[in-house]
Amino acid sequence: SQQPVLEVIDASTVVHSLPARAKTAHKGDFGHVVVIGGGPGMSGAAILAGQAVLRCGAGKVSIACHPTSQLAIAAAQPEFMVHAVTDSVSLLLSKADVVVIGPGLGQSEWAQQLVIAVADWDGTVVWDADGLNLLAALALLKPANSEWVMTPHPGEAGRLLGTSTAAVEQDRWHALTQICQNFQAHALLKGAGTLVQSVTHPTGWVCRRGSPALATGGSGDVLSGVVAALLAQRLPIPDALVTAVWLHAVAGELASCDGERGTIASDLLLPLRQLSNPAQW
Ligand code: B4P
Ligand code: MG
Repeated sequence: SQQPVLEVIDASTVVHSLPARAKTAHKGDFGHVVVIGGGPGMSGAAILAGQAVLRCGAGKVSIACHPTSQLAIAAAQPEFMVHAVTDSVSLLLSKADVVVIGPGLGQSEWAQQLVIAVADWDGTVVWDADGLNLLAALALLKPANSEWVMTPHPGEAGRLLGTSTAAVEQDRWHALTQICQNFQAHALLKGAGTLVQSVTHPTGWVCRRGSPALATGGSGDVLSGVVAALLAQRLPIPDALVTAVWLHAVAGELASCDGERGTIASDLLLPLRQLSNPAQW
């Protein structure tokens, strides 16, 4: 397909998106993110996403998880509010500025009910991991009054489009365009040279930063948390996406300085803390 001119995401994008905070700021200014995930045996993904939300400056984080993961998640991070979901999430959704659904979600009946509830919610949703896989499996579409952000890797993109990972990789820009159009969404396509596109924006972006240090379990969960944190701080959606992708990529580069091969997803958290304050660089 026709390749558009892509803008390269660089530090100046980030500097403009993350000004220093007002001296009189309070946590209500920075938004409440609800991470929905952490199914049985997969508490870690929700923890990493939630920690990235905290380190990138959202005011409050709640984790909505399976009852079997509640204790582990609460013990991992005292700043989390943790809710074991046994029936409805509608009360929690009503208190959220941004929802992330997917990290460690799984594809059980429990997970499906959560995806159906979030797909019906009028708000800003970051779809990742099994959230994306279940959207595809259940053939759900965005309601008119919500904003959806999709963060697939090429495997998830293939499932969203009913095609193979190889077909996605063959023409990454085309695949991303299809996802934005099908879901009337803002989206990125992960992998070296992450692409960003928004249904409301005529051009797209590419990120040439990053490192193979990011090719490790959980690094995608961290990215979904970074995106949500910036959305909660009320960045316009395309700005939040490009800024998050750059922060995550450069955090990967910084973490890799201590040893690329052994870098793990939680190593991204402190570099993210530093990078998300450009006034202090
Ligand atoms: P899952 O098993 O679903 O992996 P996951 O739980 O989503 O892992 P995680 O959340 O940590 O990583 P994610 O990819 O979300 O799927 C893995 C399978 O999907 C693979 O076995 C493969 O089949 C397919 N797949 C995934 N990525 C692929 C790719 N790039 N090409 C072809 N097939 C792929 O997030 C990882 C993060 O790290 C992203 O932000 C990504 O951009 C970044 N990253 C990874 N490697 C990088 C690199 N070399 N350079 C720069 N950034 C990199
Ligand atoms: Mg992932």
